[in-house]
Amino acid sequence: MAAGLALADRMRGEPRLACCFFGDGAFAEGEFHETANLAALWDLPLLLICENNLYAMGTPLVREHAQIDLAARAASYGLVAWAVDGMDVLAVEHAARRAAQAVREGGGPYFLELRTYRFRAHSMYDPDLYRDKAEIERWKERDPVAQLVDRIRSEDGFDDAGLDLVEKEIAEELGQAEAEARKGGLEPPEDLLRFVRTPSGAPS
Ligand SMILES: Cc1ncc(C[n+]2csc(CCOP(=O)(O)OP(=O)(O)O)c2C)c(N)n1
Repeated sequence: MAAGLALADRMRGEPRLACCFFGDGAFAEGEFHETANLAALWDLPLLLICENNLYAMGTPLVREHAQIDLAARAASYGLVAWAVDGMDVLAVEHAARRAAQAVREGGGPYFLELRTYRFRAHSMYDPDLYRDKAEIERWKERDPVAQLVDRIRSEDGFDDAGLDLVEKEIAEELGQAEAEARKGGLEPPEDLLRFVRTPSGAPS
């Protein structure tokens, strides 16, 4: 779907990019490899972003992939591929900005592997029995949010009062967004087939 959207943008001459986020679990599936190949072959304005958090639900990366360097594998398709420290918010922002700009300027498809970790279980139904609790604690030492807060203190000179103010602003913004979303109500059932097309392209 992401490759199709990117192709549509290019055919319409839209100066846009399609961006697709997925996990290391999706990287193990055929769709990813078909998409990466076509995106490179057709030079599509597509930004693929893999959140590699070392587990696909309960399956560790090493039990799912023979080659665990996902960026290297993506590069083999002819995409520009970067491995990024996914625990470093600013590194992710910087890489994403550069990649998005390059794609928009016609630099072809890019792939980012954000190397990160999932602190919580995959979902509420996951008892999280497949990994050592000490491993989770080790990764928490590099908590991206805590690291960013440390940097804001040391590099931007924020103190507790300044950070409290920022937290309050964020809480307000999120509260407004939530209220706005809740006002929207639920999709009406009549809309279920609205964007579904038959193979001939006609609405179903
Ligand atoms: C097409 C498809 N295949 C299989 C599944 C079953 N499934 C649900 S989550 C998951 C693993 C997802 O991997 P990843 O995004 O790396 O996991 P997370 O980091 O969220 O645990 C799988 C295989 C699915 N939902 N859809």
